[in-house]
Order: sequence, then structure tokens, then C-alpha cells
Amino acid sequence: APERRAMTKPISLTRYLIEEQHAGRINADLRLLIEVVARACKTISHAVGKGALGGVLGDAGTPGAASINVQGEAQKKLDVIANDVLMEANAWGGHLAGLASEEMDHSQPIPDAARRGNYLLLFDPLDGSSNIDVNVSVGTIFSVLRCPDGVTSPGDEHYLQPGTAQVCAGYTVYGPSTMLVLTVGNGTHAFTLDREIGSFVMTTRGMRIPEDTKEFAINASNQRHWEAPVQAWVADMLAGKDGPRGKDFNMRWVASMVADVHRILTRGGVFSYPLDAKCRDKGGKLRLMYEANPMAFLVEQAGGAASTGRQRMLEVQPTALHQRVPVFLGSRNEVATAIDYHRRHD
Ligand code: AHM
Ligand code: MG
Repeated sequence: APERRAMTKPISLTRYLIEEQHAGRINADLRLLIEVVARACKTISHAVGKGALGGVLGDAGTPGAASINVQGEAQKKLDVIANDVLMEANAWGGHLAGLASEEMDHSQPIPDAARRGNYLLLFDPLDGSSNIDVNVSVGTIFSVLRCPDGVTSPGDEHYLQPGTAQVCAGYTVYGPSTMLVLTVGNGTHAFTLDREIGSFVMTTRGMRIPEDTKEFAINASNQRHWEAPVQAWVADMLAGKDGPRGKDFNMRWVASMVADVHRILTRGGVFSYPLDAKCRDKGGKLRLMYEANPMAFLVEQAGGAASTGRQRMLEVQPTALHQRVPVFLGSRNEVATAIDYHRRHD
């Protein structure tokens, strides 16, 4: 007789969240908040997937008058659509005291007391949007904080909590398949969107980033603008087997942080967006609250490390909602090596 193999049925995101609630790790409000974000990401996934057929590619605004966001960057149509979808979905959910987006100048409190909850949601609605028009992966990144006690109408200052205060972080990558990667502080787990059924199904429980790696991600066109420690670190990797590192390295750069971090969570590697002459005045290129902190939480929960090069990312005390930071994250031993180069050069 053919051997009967024990079938372990994959669980849905909904079931995973209910189990976390029963284990006392999240409450019903946070569970429902994550469900609302996941539902919004399905809508964004659908819009991204339509591509040119949906008329959603290209710049927002009118020809000759491109719309510019708070970061001083031209907005893509899909940046605006993704932001609207997330705003719309979350404003009436009842679990938030306020929300903040990379695409909006200021955070927004939830005005209606009947629809107000205790959490603060931050998101980058469509990260890597320079890749939209060329059909390369983009993503949504989000982070959840608690609204400070007694605050009913949170302002920007109430979001300025270090990354260690995050109660949940995640991203959705809109790639060949759409995947949601999530942590509520109990490991990092990956869910793949089953498009026919319309639900996220857990496909990896407990992602683990290998401690060592031979793969790095950096925009090498900025090389001449980097600081001395980064110059030395990358030069030594490029020197390969015969150099001080004694091994050959490979390089990958998607230019969508979500896709680069997803690769690192899947097979290891180190991602870096250091200070350079172009972004030094701003403190870095990537945003602490919408990009660096949620990714740092996910990476640490998968056994990796995340740093500014000089400080653990999650311990940075934010001073502004749209603050930028240098980023080094991924395989813990390689991040430690990058930190070591900073220590030696400082
Ligand atoms: P965005 O939020 O405006 O899309 O910018 C962030 C993106 C990251 O996804 C990516 O790592 C980086 O910018 C790419 O930068 P570069 O264009 O210098 O390669
Ligand atoms: Mg971004």
C-alpha cells in the first residue's frame, strides 16, 4: 500500500494571529489591526499586479507639474494609490490612535473617538517605487507602536519612540509572488498570498538569517562619497580570497529595500545604505521610522543584526518623524565586522 504521509496543513495569517492572541502575546486589537493592514496590502498587490493595464504606472500629478512628497521626491501614481489604500483601510478600523506615512508631512490622529484605539501605525506605502515602471519588486513596510497613556490626539512627538518599543513590524513584497513577512516579537514568519483564495498562508515559520555571509548589497555608484570605514570595509570584501577577508564575495542590489531585505531573510547577506556626501546633511538616505526600524526588528527576530554602524538601530532615540539614518543589517557576523571597521576608523 502506498505510504500515507502525515499532512501538516499550512495555517493562514488569521489562524496564526488567533494563536498568538491565545498565547497572550498580542491582544485582539493588535490582531485586528494587522488583519486590516494585510487586507490593504492585498489591494495594493492587486493594483501593482495590474501594471500598465490598470493605468497605474508613471508619475503622479500632471505633466510638467509632478507631485512632490515631504521627502522632496517625485511621487509615482502607485505611491499615492498605496498611501490612500492604507489610510482608507485604517482610519475606520477602530484600533489606532493615529497614523503616519512616509508620503505625508505630518502624522494624523484619528478624530472620531468611537473609532479610536491605542496603537500608532507608521508605514512606507510603496518602498522602492523607482522600480515600479520597470516591473521589478516593490513593497509596503509598516511598524506599530503603542500610543502613550493618556494621549487621545497624538502628535508627531508621540511617535518618537525607539525601535525597541515596536509591538509589531512587517513588510509585504510585491514580487513574482506577494509575501507578507511579520513579527510581533516572537520570531519572523513569512506568509504567501494565495491569490485564488485571497488569503495569506504561512510558508516559513521562524525565518533564520545565517550568521555568516559572502553576499553584500550596496549602491556602489556612491563609492567615492562614502566615509572612510565603509570605503575600507567594501574594499576588503572586493579584494576577495587573496585579501584580508580571505573569501570571495558576491554583490546584489535590487534598489528596493524590501526585496533586498527579503533576500537576506531568505538566504543571508548584508544590506547597507551608509552615509554619503549626497545624503550626509539629511543623516542618511533611509528613514528610521518607516524603513530602518521595522526591518531591524524583523532581522533581529530572525537572528540577524541591524546597526547604524555606530549604534544598535533599535536603540536610536528618534528626534523627528522623517529622520534618516545610515543602515547596516543582515547576517550578524558581517554586521559586527562593519561595526568593527567604524570603531577602528573613528
Ligand atoms: P523610496 O522609499 O523613495 O522608494 O526610497 C527607498 C529606496 C530603498 O527601497 C532602496 O534601498 C533605496 O531607496 C535605493 O536607493 P538608490 O536609488 O540609491 O539605489
Ligand atoms: Mg521607502
